[in-house]
Amino acid sequence: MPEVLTGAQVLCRVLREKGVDVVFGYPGGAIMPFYHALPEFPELRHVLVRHEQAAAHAADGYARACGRAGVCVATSGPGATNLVTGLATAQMDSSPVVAITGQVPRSMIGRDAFQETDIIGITLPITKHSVLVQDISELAERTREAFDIALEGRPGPVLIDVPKDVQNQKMEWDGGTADGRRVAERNDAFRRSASRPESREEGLRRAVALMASAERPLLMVGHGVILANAYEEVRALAERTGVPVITTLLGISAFSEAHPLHLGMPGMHGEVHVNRAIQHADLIVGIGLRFDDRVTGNTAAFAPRARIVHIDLDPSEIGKNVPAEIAIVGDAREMVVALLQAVKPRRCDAWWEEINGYRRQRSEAYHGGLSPEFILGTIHDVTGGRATIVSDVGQHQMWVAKHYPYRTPNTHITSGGLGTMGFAVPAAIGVQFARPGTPVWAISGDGGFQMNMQEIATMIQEGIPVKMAVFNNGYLGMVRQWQQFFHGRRYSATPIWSPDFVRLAEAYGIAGFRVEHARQAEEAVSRAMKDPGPALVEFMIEQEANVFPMIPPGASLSEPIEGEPASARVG
Ligand SMILES: Cc1ncc(C[n+]2csc(CCOP(=O)(O)OP(=O)(O)O)c2C)c(N)n1
Repeated sequence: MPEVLTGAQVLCRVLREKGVDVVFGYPGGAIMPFYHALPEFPELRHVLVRHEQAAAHAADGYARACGRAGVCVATSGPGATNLVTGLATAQMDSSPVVAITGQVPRSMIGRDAFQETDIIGITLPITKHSVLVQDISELAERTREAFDIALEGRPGPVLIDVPKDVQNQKMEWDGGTADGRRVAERNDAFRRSASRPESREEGLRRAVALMASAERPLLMVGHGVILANAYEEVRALAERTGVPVITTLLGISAFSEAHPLHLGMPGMHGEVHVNRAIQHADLIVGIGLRFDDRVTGNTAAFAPRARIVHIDLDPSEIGKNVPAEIAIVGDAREMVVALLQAVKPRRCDAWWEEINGYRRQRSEAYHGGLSPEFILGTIHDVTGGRATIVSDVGQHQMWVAKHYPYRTPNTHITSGGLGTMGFAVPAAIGVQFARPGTPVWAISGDGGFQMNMQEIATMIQEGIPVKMAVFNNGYLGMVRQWQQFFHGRRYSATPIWSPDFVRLAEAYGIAGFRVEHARQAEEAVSRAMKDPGPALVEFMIEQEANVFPMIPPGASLSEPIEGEPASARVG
Protein backbone atom coordinates (compact mmCIF):
# COMPACT_ATOMS: atom_id res chain seq x y z
CA MET A 1 0.00 0.00 0.00
CA PRO A 2 1.53 3.35 -0.96
CA GLU A 3 1.89 5.80 1.87
CA VAL A 4 -0.60 8.67 1.92
CA LEU A 5 0.83 12.01 3.05
CA THR A 6 -0.57 15.49 3.52
CA GLY A 7 1.05 18.44 1.78
CA ALA A 8 2.45 19.50 5.15
CA GLN A 9 4.09 16.10 5.57
CA VAL A 10 5.46 16.28 2.05
CA LEU A 11 7.03 19.63 2.90
CA CYS A 12 8.66 18.19 6.01
CA ARG A 13 9.88 15.13 4.13
CA VAL A 14 11.60 17.27 1.55
CA LEU A 15 13.15 19.45 4.25
CA ARG A 16 14.50 16.33 5.90
CA GLU A 17 15.70 14.96 2.58
CA LYS A 18 17.57 18.23 1.98
CA GLY A 19 19.41 17.78 5.25
CA VAL A 20 17.71 20.65 7.04
CA ASP A 21 18.41 20.47 10.76
CA VAL A 22 16.89 23.71 11.98
CA VAL A 23 13.90 25.80 10.96
CA PHE A 24 13.35 29.33 12.29
CA GLY A 25 9.69 30.26 12.38
CA TYR A 26 6.48 31.49 13.89
CA PRO A 27 3.08 29.81 13.57
CA GLY A 28 -0.32 31.18 12.55
CA GLY A 29 -3.59 30.20 10.89
CA ALA A 30 -2.46 29.58 7.32
CA ILE A 31 0.63 27.57 8.28
CA MET A 32 -1.00 25.42 10.97
CA PRO A 33 -1.03 22.19 8.98
CA PHE A 34 2.76 22.47 8.61
CA TYR A 35 3.12 22.99 12.36
CA HIS A 36 0.78 20.06 12.94
CA ALA A 37 3.08 17.78 10.92
CA LEU A 38 6.35 19.13 12.34
CA PRO A 39 6.46 17.10 15.59
CA GLU A 40 6.53 13.91 13.47
CA PHE A 41 9.97 15.04 12.24
CA PRO A 42 12.23 15.35 15.26
CA GLU A 43 15.27 15.87 13.00
CA LEU A 44 13.79 19.23 12.07
CA ARG A 45 14.48 21.37 15.08
CA HIS A 46 12.15 24.34 15.22
CA VAL A 47 13.24 27.61 16.77
CA LEU A 48 10.39 29.86 17.80
CA VAL A 49 11.50 33.44 17.21
CA ARG A 50 9.71 36.47 18.65
CA HIS A 51 9.24 38.25 15.31
CA GLU A 52 9.32 36.77 11.81
CA GLN A 53 11.96 39.29 10.69
CA ALA A 54 14.27 37.53 13.14
CA ALA A 55 13.44 34.15 11.55
CA ALA A 56 14.63 35.40 8.18
CA HIS A 57 17.81 36.95 9.65
CA ALA A 58 18.53 33.80 11.67
CA ALA A 59 18.15 31.65 8.54
CA ASP A 60 20.42 34.09 6.73
CA GLY A 61 23.05 34.01 9.50
CA TYR A 62 22.94 30.21 9.52
CA ALA A 63 23.40 30.11 5.75
CA ARG A 64 26.29 32.57 5.75
CA ALA A 65 28.05 30.66 8.49
CA CYS A 66 27.79 27.15 7.03
CA GLY A 67 27.01 27.59 3.34
CA ARG A 68 23.84 25.47 3.51
CA ALA A 69 20.39 26.92 2.93
CA GLY A 70 18.79 28.51 6.00
CA VAL A 71 15.07 27.90 6.39
CA CYS A 72 12.42 30.24 7.81
CA VAL A 73 8.69 29.74 8.11
CA ALA A 74 5.81 32.17 8.61
CA THR A 75 2.09 32.34 8.31
CA SER A 76 0.26 34.33 5.62
CA GLY A 77 -0.39 38.07 5.75
CA PRO A 78 1.53 39.78 8.57
CA GLY A 79 3.74 36.78 9.19
CA ALA A 80 4.84 36.76 5.57
CA THR A 81 5.27 40.53 5.34
CA ASN A 82 7.40 40.47 8.49
CA LEU A 83 9.87 38.30 6.57
CA VAL A 84 10.33 40.92 3.87
CA THR A 85 13.26 42.87 5.35
CA GLY A 86 15.12 39.66 6.10
CA LEU A 87 14.63 38.36 2.57
CA ALA A 88 15.76 41.64 1.03
CA THR A 89 18.82 41.52 3.28
CA ALA A 90 19.62 37.99 2.10
CA GLN A 91 19.07 38.94 -1.53
CA MET A 92 21.43 41.91 -1.37
CA ASP A 93 24.16 39.82 0.23
CA SER A 94 23.67 36.64 -1.85
CA SER A 95 22.61 34.39 1.00
CA PRO A 96 20.74 31.13 0.37
CA VAL A 97 17.54 31.33 2.40
CA VAL A 98 14.42 29.25 1.78
CA ALA A 99 11.27 30.89 3.14
CA ILE A 100 8.07 28.88 3.46
CA THR A 101 4.89 30.88 3.94
CA GLY A 102 1.36 29.71 4.52
CA GLN A 103 -1.24 31.22 2.21
CA VAL A 104 -5.03 31.42 2.48
CA PRO A 105 -6.84 28.48 0.85
CA ARG A 106 -6.89 28.53 -2.94
CA SER A 107 -10.62 29.26 -3.09
CA MET A 108 -10.06 32.45 -1.07
CA ILE A 109 -7.08 33.85 -2.98
CA GLY A 110 -7.80 37.22 -4.54
CA ARG A 111 -10.80 37.92 -2.30
CA ASP A 112 -9.06 39.94 0.43
CA ALA A 113 -9.50 36.99 2.72
CA PHE A 114 -8.45 37.30 6.36
CA GLN A 115 -4.64 37.53 6.47
CA GLU A 116 -4.34 37.34 2.72
CA THR A 117 -1.46 39.16 1.15
CA ASP A 118 0.16 38.69 -2.23
CA ILE A 119 3.54 37.74 -0.82
CA ILE A 120 4.74 36.52 -4.22
CA GLY A 121 4.04 39.96 -5.68
CA ILE A 122 5.65 41.68 -2.70
CA THR A 123 8.80 39.60 -2.72
CA LEU A 124 9.25 39.35 -6.48
CA PRO A 125 11.98 42.00 -6.61
CA ILE A 126 13.73 40.87 -3.43
CA THR A 127 14.03 37.15 -3.98
CA LYS A 128 16.00 35.09 -6.45
CA HIS A 129 12.84 33.12 -7.12
CA SER A 130 9.36 32.78 -5.61
CA VAL A 131 6.51 30.43 -6.30
CA LEU A 132 2.91 29.85 -5.26
CA VAL A 133 2.32 26.11 -5.09
CA GLN A 134 -1.05 25.42 -6.67
CA ASP A 135 -1.39 21.70 -6.05
CA ILE A 136 0.07 19.02 -3.82
CA SER A 137 1.28 17.10 -6.87
CA GLU A 138 3.93 19.74 -7.49
CA LEU A 139 4.81 20.50 -3.87
CA ALA A 140 7.81 18.19 -3.53
CA GLU A 141 9.29 19.30 -6.81
CA ARG A 142 8.83 23.00 -6.08
CA THR A 143 10.35 22.61 -2.62
CA ARG A 144 13.39 20.77 -3.96
CA GLU A 145 13.76 23.40 -6.64
CA ALA A 146 13.65 26.10 -3.98
CA PHE A 147 16.75 24.63 -2.34
CA ASP A 148 18.49 24.05 -5.64
CA ILE A 149 17.83 27.60 -6.83
CA ALA A 150 18.80 29.17 -3.49
CA LEU A 151 22.16 27.41 -3.53
CA GLU A 152 22.96 27.15 -7.21
CA GLY A 153 25.40 29.63 -8.76
CA ARG A 154 25.17 32.96 -6.99
CA PRO A 155 23.14 32.14 -3.86
CA GLY A 156 19.98 33.99 -2.87
CA PRO A 157 16.62 33.72 -1.12
CA VAL A 158 13.69 31.73 -2.50
CA LEU A 159 10.12 31.87 -1.22
CA ILE A 160 7.54 29.09 -1.49
CA ASP A 161 3.97 30.14 -0.73
CA VAL A 162 1.75 27.18 0.17
CA PRO A 163 -2.01 27.64 0.50
CA LYS A 164 -3.45 26.08 3.61
CA ASP A 165 -5.62 23.65 1.69
CA VAL A 166 -2.60 22.45 -0.30
CA GLN A 167 -0.89 21.73 3.01
CA ASN A 168 -3.97 19.68 3.95
CA GLN A 169 -4.35 17.97 0.59
CA LYS A 170 -3.41 14.31 0.52
CA MET A 171 -1.45 12.34 -2.03
CA GLU A 172 0.02 8.93 -2.46
CA TRP A 173 3.71 9.47 -1.78
CA ASP A 174 6.04 7.99 -4.31
CA GLY A 175 8.96 10.16 -3.32
CA GLY A 176 7.72 13.02 -5.48
CA THR A 177 8.00 13.12 -9.24
CA ALA A 178 10.94 15.21 -10.31
CA ASP A 179 14.13 15.91 -8.43
CA GLY A 180 14.70 19.55 -9.10
CA ARG A 181 17.23 18.78 -11.77
CA ARG A 182 15.18 20.64 -14.34
CA VAL A 183 15.92 24.00 -12.78
CA ALA A 184 19.54 23.22 -12.17
CA GLU A 185 19.85 22.27 -15.84
CA ARG A 186 18.16 25.47 -16.95
CA ASN A 187 20.48 27.56 -14.80
CA ASP A 188 23.48 25.68 -16.06
CA ALA A 189 22.49 26.39 -19.63
CA PHE A 190 22.16 30.07 -18.78
CA ARG A 191 25.52 30.12 -17.11
CA ARG A 192 27.16 28.29 -19.96
CA SER A 193 26.04 30.89 -22.45
CA ALA A 194 26.91 33.79 -20.18
CA SER A 195 30.36 32.48 -19.54
CA ARG A 196 31.29 31.40 -23.05
CA PRO A 197 34.53 29.47 -22.64
CA GLU A 198 36.22 31.33 -25.52
CA SER A 199 35.59 34.70 -23.93
CA ARG A 200 36.49 33.38 -20.50
CA GLU A 201 39.78 32.05 -21.72
CA GLU A 202 40.52 35.21 -23.61
CA GLY A 203 39.68 37.20 -20.45
CA LEU A 204 41.96 35.10 -18.30
CA ARG A 205 44.76 35.39 -20.84
CA ARG A 206 44.48 39.17 -20.93
CA ALA A 207 44.20 39.38 -17.15
CA VAL A 208 47.40 37.38 -16.76
CA ALA A 209 49.19 39.69 -19.19
CA LEU A 210 48.00 42.75 -17.30
CA MET A 211 49.02 41.28 -13.97
CA ALA A 212 52.50 40.77 -15.36
CA SER A 213 52.90 44.26 -16.79
CA ALA A 214 51.00 46.49 -14.34
CA GLU A 215 53.10 48.74 -12.13
CA ARG A 216 50.41 49.48 -9.59
CA PRO A 217 48.11 46.46 -9.42
CA LEU A 218 45.54 45.74 -6.72
CA LEU A 219 43.44 42.71 -5.88
CA MET A 220 40.01 43.67 -4.61
CA VAL A 221 38.28 40.82 -2.86
CA GLY A 222 34.56 40.58 -2.10
CA HIS A 223 31.94 38.23 -0.69
CA GLY A 224 32.25 35.94 -3.72
CA VAL A 225 35.60 34.74 -2.42
CA ILE A 226 33.98 33.66 0.84
CA LEU A 227 31.03 32.05 -0.96
CA ALA A 228 33.39 30.15 -3.27
CA ASN A 229 35.76 29.13 -0.47
CA ALA A 230 38.62 30.60 -2.44
CA TYR A 231 40.73 31.77 0.52
CA GLU A 232 43.78 29.65 -0.17
CA GLU A 233 43.76 30.34 -3.88
CA VAL A 234 43.49 34.11 -3.41
CA ARG A 235 46.28 34.02 -0.85
CA ALA A 236 48.44 32.03 -3.26
CA LEU A 237 47.72 34.47 -6.09
CA ALA A 238 48.64 37.43 -3.90
CA GLU A 239 51.80 35.75 -2.66
CA ARG A 240 52.95 34.79 -6.13
CA THR A 241 52.46 38.29 -7.49
CA GLY A 242 53.06 40.46 -4.42
CA VAL A 243 49.89 42.39 -5.24
CA PRO A 244 48.27 44.27 -2.32
CA VAL A 245 44.89 42.86 -1.30
CA ILE A 246 41.91 45.02 -0.46
CA THR A 247 38.87 43.42 1.20
CA THR A 248 35.43 45.00 0.83
CA LEU A 249 33.03 45.10 3.78
CA LEU A 250 31.58 41.70 2.82
CA GLY A 251 35.01 40.45 1.82
CA ILE A 252 36.41 41.01 5.31
CA SER A 253 37.93 37.78 6.66
CA ALA A 254 38.42 36.39 3.14
CA PHE A 255 42.08 37.34 3.55
CA SER A 256 43.89 37.38 6.87
CA GLU A 257 44.47 40.87 8.20
CA ALA A 258 47.70 39.61 9.73
CA HIS A 259 49.06 38.89 6.25
CA PRO A 260 51.64 41.44 5.11
CA LEU A 261 49.91 41.73 1.72
CA HIS A 262 46.60 42.79 3.29
CA LEU A 263 45.94 46.46 2.71
CA GLY A 264 42.55 47.18 4.27
CA MET A 265 38.99 48.19 3.45
CA PRO A 266 38.08 50.57 0.63
CA GLY A 267 35.33 53.09 0.22
CA MET A 268 33.28 55.43 2.33
CA HIS A 269 34.96 54.52 5.60
CA GLY A 270 38.03 52.91 4.11
CA GLU A 271 41.52 53.90 5.22
CA VAL A 272 42.96 56.88 3.39
CA HIS A 273 45.93 54.91 2.07
CA VAL A 274 43.64 52.21 0.68
CA ASN A 275 41.53 54.71 -1.21
CA ARG A 276 44.60 56.54 -2.44
CA ALA A 277 46.03 53.27 -3.67
CA ILE A 278 42.83 52.72 -5.65
CA GLN A 279 43.02 56.20 -7.14
CA HIS A 280 46.65 55.60 -8.20
CA ALA A 281 46.33 51.98 -9.29
CA ASP A 282 46.84 51.07 -12.92
CA LEU A 283 45.14 47.68 -12.56
CA ILE A 284 42.33 46.47 -10.32
CA VAL A 285 41.46 42.79 -10.36
CA GLY A 286 38.06 42.58 -8.64
CA ILE A 287 37.04 39.12 -7.49
CA GLY A 288 33.48 38.39 -6.37
CA LEU A 289 32.27 41.91 -5.66
CA ARG A 290 29.87 44.31 -7.30
CA PHE A 291 31.74 47.61 -6.90
CA ASP A 292 28.97 48.88 -4.64
CA ASP A 293 28.66 52.68 -4.38
CA ARG A 294 29.89 52.54 -0.77
CA VAL A 295 33.10 51.10 -2.23
CA THR A 296 33.51 53.35 -5.25
CA GLY A 297 32.22 56.75 -4.13
CA ASN A 298 31.49 58.77 -7.26
CA THR A 299 31.93 56.12 -9.93
CA ALA A 300 32.89 58.67 -12.58
CA ALA A 301 36.01 59.46 -10.57
CA PHE A 302 36.70 55.93 -9.31
CA ALA A 303 40.16 54.52 -10.01
CA PRO A 304 40.75 56.90 -12.92
CA ARG A 305 44.05 55.34 -13.95
CA ALA A 306 43.08 51.70 -13.56
CA ARG A 307 42.14 49.07 -16.06
CA ILE A 308 39.57 46.87 -14.42
CA VAL A 309 39.36 43.11 -14.55
CA HIS A 310 36.08 41.93 -13.05
CA ILE A 311 35.63 38.30 -12.05
CA ASP A 312 32.12 37.36 -10.92
CA LEU A 313 29.82 34.38 -11.06
CA ASP A 314 26.85 36.57 -11.90
CA PRO A 315 27.18 38.07 -15.38
CA SER A 316 24.67 40.80 -14.52
CA GLU A 317 27.17 42.27 -12.04
CA ILE A 318 29.79 42.87 -14.70
CA GLY A 319 29.78 46.47 -15.83
CA LYS A 320 26.76 47.29 -13.63
CA ASN A 321 28.54 49.87 -11.51
CA VAL A 322 31.95 50.38 -13.07
CA PRO A 323 32.97 49.57 -16.62
CA ALA A 324 35.15 46.48 -16.71
CA GLU A 325 37.72 46.21 -19.45
CA ILE A 326 38.00 42.49 -18.94
CA ALA A 327 35.01 40.46 -17.76
CA ILE A 328 35.49 36.93 -16.51
CA VAL A 329 32.28 35.15 -15.61
CA GLY A 330 32.86 32.19 -13.36
CA ASP A 331 33.28 30.81 -9.89
CA ALA A 332 35.85 32.81 -7.94
CA ARG A 333 37.84 29.77 -6.93
CA GLU A 334 37.97 28.23 -10.39
CA MET A 335 38.93 31.52 -11.97
CA VAL A 336 41.66 32.24 -9.44
CA VAL A 337 43.02 28.73 -9.91
CA ALA A 338 43.16 29.41 -13.65
CA LEU A 339 45.01 32.68 -13.02
CA LEU A 340 47.38 30.96 -10.64
CA GLN A 341 48.33 28.41 -13.25
CA ALA A 342 49.32 31.14 -15.66
CA VAL A 343 50.78 34.05 -13.68
CA LYS A 344 54.51 34.27 -13.27
CA PRO A 345 56.02 35.14 -9.89
CA ARG A 346 56.70 38.83 -9.49
CA ARG A 347 57.03 41.47 -6.79
CA CYS A 348 55.56 44.91 -6.38
CA ASP A 349 58.18 46.53 -4.14
CA ALA A 350 58.09 50.01 -5.66
CA TRP A 351 54.31 50.05 -5.53
CA TRP A 352 54.32 48.95 -1.89
CA GLU A 353 56.77 51.68 -1.07
CA GLU A 354 54.50 54.22 -2.72
CA ILE A 355 51.45 52.93 -0.82
CA ASN A 356 53.32 52.95 2.47
CA GLY A 357 54.03 56.61 1.82
CA TYR A 358 50.24 57.19 1.76
CA ARG A 359 49.82 55.76 5.22
CA ARG A 360 49.04 58.23 7.93
CA GLN A 361 48.73 58.08 11.62
CA ARG A 362 45.21 57.06 12.51
CA SER A 363 43.20 60.25 12.40
CA GLU A 364 40.38 59.03 14.56
CA ALA A 365 40.07 61.51 17.40
CA TYR A 366 38.82 59.73 20.45
CA HIS A 367 38.48 61.60 23.66
CA GLY A 368 37.21 58.98 26.06
CA GLY A 369 39.20 56.07 27.45
CA LEU A 370 36.83 53.37 26.23
CA SER A 371 37.50 53.44 22.51
CA PRO A 372 35.79 51.09 20.06
CA GLU A 373 39.18 49.81 19.01
CA PHE A 374 40.02 48.90 22.59
CA ILE A 375 36.68 47.15 23.09
CA LEU A 376 37.06 45.13 19.91
CA GLY A 377 40.64 44.23 20.76
CA THR A 378 39.44 43.02 24.16
CA ILE A 379 36.72 40.82 22.61
CA HIS A 380 39.29 39.42 20.18
CA ASP A 381 41.83 38.68 22.90
CA VAL A 382 39.41 37.21 25.42
CA THR A 383 37.88 34.91 22.79
CA GLY A 384 41.31 33.96 21.50
CA GLY A 385 40.24 35.13 18.04
CA ARG A 386 37.87 32.16 17.78
CA ALA A 387 34.69 34.19 17.72
CA THR A 388 32.42 34.93 14.81
CA ILE A 389 31.51 38.59 14.95
CA VAL A 390 28.05 39.50 13.69
CA SER A 391 27.74 43.24 13.42
CA ASP A 392 24.67 45.43 13.07
CA VAL A 393 24.53 48.65 11.05
CA GLY A 394 25.96 52.02 11.92
CA GLN A 395 29.17 53.46 13.31
CA HIS A 396 29.97 50.36 15.36
CA GLN A 397 29.72 48.29 12.15
CA MET A 398 32.45 50.42 10.60
CA TRP A 399 34.54 50.20 13.75
CA VAL A 400 34.21 46.42 13.69
CA ALA A 401 35.19 46.37 10.01
CA LYS A 402 38.19 48.61 10.61
CA HIS A 403 39.50 47.53 13.97
CA TYR A 404 38.62 43.89 14.63
CA PRO A 405 41.74 41.91 13.67
CA TYR A 406 40.23 39.23 11.46
CA ARG A 407 42.47 36.23 10.92
CA THR A 408 40.02 33.39 10.25
CA PRO A 409 37.95 32.95 7.09
CA ASN A 410 34.28 33.87 7.23
CA THR A 411 34.22 35.10 10.81
CA HIS A 412 32.79 38.51 9.93
CA ILE A 413 29.06 38.56 9.20
CA THR A 414 27.12 41.74 8.57
CA SER A 415 24.34 43.20 6.46
CA GLY A 416 26.41 44.95 3.81
CA GLY A 417 24.09 45.53 0.89
CA LEU A 418 20.81 46.45 2.53
CA GLY A 419 22.36 47.81 5.71
CA THR A 420 19.64 46.38 7.91
CA MET A 421 19.61 47.65 11.48
CA GLY A 422 18.40 44.91 13.78
CA PHE A 423 20.26 42.21 11.82
CA ALA A 424 22.97 41.29 14.31
CA VAL A 425 21.08 39.75 17.23
CA PRO A 426 18.84 37.37 15.24
CA ALA A 427 21.50 36.58 12.64
CA ALA A 428 23.86 35.62 15.49
CA ILE A 429 21.27 33.05 16.61
CA GLY A 430 21.50 31.40 13.20
CA VAL A 431 25.30 31.60 13.21
CA GLN A 432 25.41 29.94 16.62
CA PHE A 433 23.34 27.03 15.26
CA ALA A 434 25.76 26.62 12.38
CA ARG A 435 28.79 26.82 14.68
CA PRO A 436 27.83 25.18 17.95
CA GLY A 437 30.45 25.32 20.64
CA THR A 438 32.21 28.36 19.19
CA PRO A 439 31.82 31.89 20.49
CA VAL A 440 29.39 34.10 18.57
CA TRP A 441 29.19 37.81 19.38
CA ALA A 442 26.44 40.10 18.13
CA ILE A 443 27.70 43.67 18.15
CA SER A 444 25.04 46.37 17.89
CA GLY A 445 24.45 50.04 18.53
CA ASP A 446 21.84 51.12 21.05
CA GLY A 447 19.49 51.85 18.13
CA GLY A 448 19.78 48.62 16.18
CA PHE A 449 19.82 46.53 19.33
CA GLN A 450 16.39 47.87 20.24
CA MET A 451 15.06 46.78 16.86
CA ASN A 452 15.37 43.06 17.62
CA MET A 453 16.35 42.71 21.27
CA GLN A 454 13.18 40.71 21.85
CA GLU A 455 15.15 37.77 20.47
CA ILE A 456 16.92 37.38 23.80
CA ALA A 457 13.82 35.41 24.76
CA THR A 458 14.38 33.08 21.80
CA MET A 459 17.96 32.47 22.95
CA ILE A 460 16.79 31.55 26.41
CA GLN A 461 13.97 29.28 25.32
CA GLU A 462 16.26 27.48 22.86
CA GLY A 463 19.45 27.50 24.93
CA ILE A 464 21.49 29.54 22.44
CA PRO A 465 24.49 31.17 24.16
CA VAL A 466 24.97 34.21 21.91
CA LYS A 467 26.96 37.01 23.53
CA MET A 468 25.73 40.51 22.83
CA ALA A 469 27.71 43.73 22.92
CA VAL A 470 25.84 47.03 22.77
CA PHE A 471 27.85 50.13 21.89
CA ASN A 472 25.78 52.73 23.70
CA ASN A 473 26.38 56.30 22.55
CA GLY A 474 22.86 57.61 23.21
CA TYR A 475 22.43 58.38 19.52
CA LEU A 476 21.61 56.82 16.21
CA GLY A 477 25.28 57.45 15.80
CA MET A 478 25.88 57.11 12.09
CA VAL A 479 22.97 59.37 11.21
CA ARG A 480 24.04 61.83 13.90
CA GLN A 481 27.50 61.88 12.32
CA TRP A 482 26.00 62.79 8.95
CA GLN A 483 23.92 65.49 10.64
CA GLN A 484 27.06 66.83 12.27
CA PHE A 485 29.02 66.90 9.02
CA PHE A 486 26.40 67.76 6.44
CA HIS A 487 23.39 69.24 8.26
CA GLY A 488 24.94 71.89 10.46
CA ARG A 489 24.76 69.69 13.53
CA ARG A 490 20.97 69.64 13.61
CA TYR A 491 20.44 66.43 15.56
CA SER A 492 16.93 65.79 14.37
CA ALA A 493 15.47 62.52 15.73
CA THR A 494 18.84 60.96 16.48
CA PRO A 495 19.13 61.18 20.28
CA ILE A 496 17.75 57.83 21.43
CA TRP A 497 16.64 56.78 24.88
CA SER A 498 17.35 53.25 25.94
CA PRO A 499 16.23 51.12 28.85
CA ASP A 500 18.77 50.09 31.45
CA PHE A 501 20.28 47.22 29.46
CA VAL A 502 21.76 45.51 32.50
CA ARG A 503 18.35 45.42 34.15
CA LEU A 504 16.86 44.30 30.86
CA ALA A 505 19.28 41.37 30.93
CA GLU A 506 18.24 40.69 34.51
CA ALA A 507 14.58 40.78 33.51
CA TYR A 508 15.32 38.10 30.93
CA GLY A 509 17.35 36.19 33.50
CA ILE A 510 20.67 36.43 31.66
CA ALA A 511 24.01 37.86 32.69
CA GLY A 512 24.38 41.58 32.02
CA PHE A 513 27.36 43.90 32.49
CA ARG A 514 27.92 47.61 32.01
CA VAL A 515 31.37 48.82 31.06
CA GLU A 516 32.08 52.50 31.61
CA HIS A 517 35.86 52.44 31.80
CA ALA A 518 38.47 50.61 29.80
CA ARG A 519 39.70 48.83 32.91
CA GLN A 520 36.31 47.08 33.30
CA ALA A 521 36.18 45.70 29.77
CA GLU A 522 38.25 42.56 30.08
CA GLU A 523 36.49 41.31 33.17
CA ALA A 524 33.03 41.92 31.71
CA VAL A 525 33.87 40.17 28.43
CA SER A 526 35.49 37.26 30.31
CA ARG A 527 32.50 36.85 32.61
CA ALA A 528 30.15 36.97 29.63
CA MET A 529 32.23 34.25 27.97
CA LYS A 530 32.28 32.10 31.11
CA ASP A 531 28.53 32.24 31.47
CA PRO A 532 27.06 29.17 29.77
CA GLY A 533 24.06 31.08 28.43
CA PRO A 534 23.47 34.27 26.51
CA ALA A 535 25.03 37.37 28.01
CA LEU A 536 24.91 41.08 27.35
CA VAL A 537 27.68 43.64 27.75
CA GLU A 538 26.81 47.30 27.40
CA PHE A 539 29.75 49.56 26.54
CA MET A 540 29.24 53.24 27.35
CA ILE A 541 31.22 54.85 24.54
CA GLU A 542 31.87 58.50 23.82
CA GLN A 543 28.59 60.00 22.67
CA GLU A 544 29.81 62.02 19.73
CA ALA A 545 32.66 59.85 18.53
CA ASN A 546 32.91 59.75 14.75
CA VAL A 547 34.09 57.26 12.18
CA PHE A 548 37.07 58.58 10.26
CA PRO A 549 38.04 58.84 7.55
CA MET A 550 34.84 59.38 5.63
CA ILE A 551 34.19 60.00 1.96
CA PRO A 552 31.15 62.32 1.77
CA PRO A 553 28.26 60.77 -0.13
CA GLY A 554 28.65 61.38 -3.86
CA ALA A 555 32.30 62.48 -3.56
CA SER A 556 35.24 60.64 -5.03
CA LEU A 557 37.66 58.46 -3.09
CA SER A 558 40.18 61.28 -3.34
CA GLU A 559 38.12 63.56 -1.09
CA PRO A 560 38.17 62.08 2.40
CA ILE A 561 37.17 63.91 5.55
CA GLU A 562 39.88 62.96 7.99
CA GLY A 563 38.91 64.89 11.10
CA GLU A 564 36.15 67.03 12.60
CA PRO A 565 35.04 69.30 9.73
CA ALA A 566 34.55 73.04 10.20
CA SER A 567 30.81 72.63 9.68
CA ALA A 568 30.79 70.42 12.73
CA ARG A 569 31.17 73.50 14.85
CA VAL A 570 28.25 75.35 13.26
CA GLY A 571 24.96 75.74 15.11
C1 LIG B 1 16.13 49.33 9.49
C2 LIG B 1 16.96 50.56 9.30
N1 LIG B 1 16.44 51.77 9.58
C3 LIG B 1 17.19 52.89 9.43
C4 LIG B 1 18.48 52.80 8.99
C5 LIG B 1 19.32 54.06 8.80
N2 LIG B 1 20.46 54.05 9.71
C6 LIG B 1 21.70 53.65 9.35
S1 LIG B 1 22.81 53.71 10.57
C7 LIG B 1 21.66 54.29 11.65
C8 LIG B 1 22.02 54.61 13.07
C9 LIG B 1 22.35 53.38 13.83
O1 LIG B 1 22.39 53.72 15.21
P1 LIG B 1 22.86 52.68 16.30
O2 LIG B 1 22.18 51.38 16.09
O3 LIG B 1 22.71 53.29 17.64
O4 LIG B 1 24.38 52.47 15.92
P2 LIG B 1 25.60 53.52 15.90
O5 LIG B 1 25.61 54.16 14.53
O6 LIG B 1 25.35 54.53 16.98
O7 LIG B 1 26.81 52.69 16.12
C10 LIG B 1 20.42 54.45 11.02
C11 LIG B 1 19.21 54.98 11.67
C12 LIG B 1 18.96 51.51 8.69
N3 LIG B 1 20.18 51.31 8.21
N4 LIG B 1 18.20 50.41 8.89
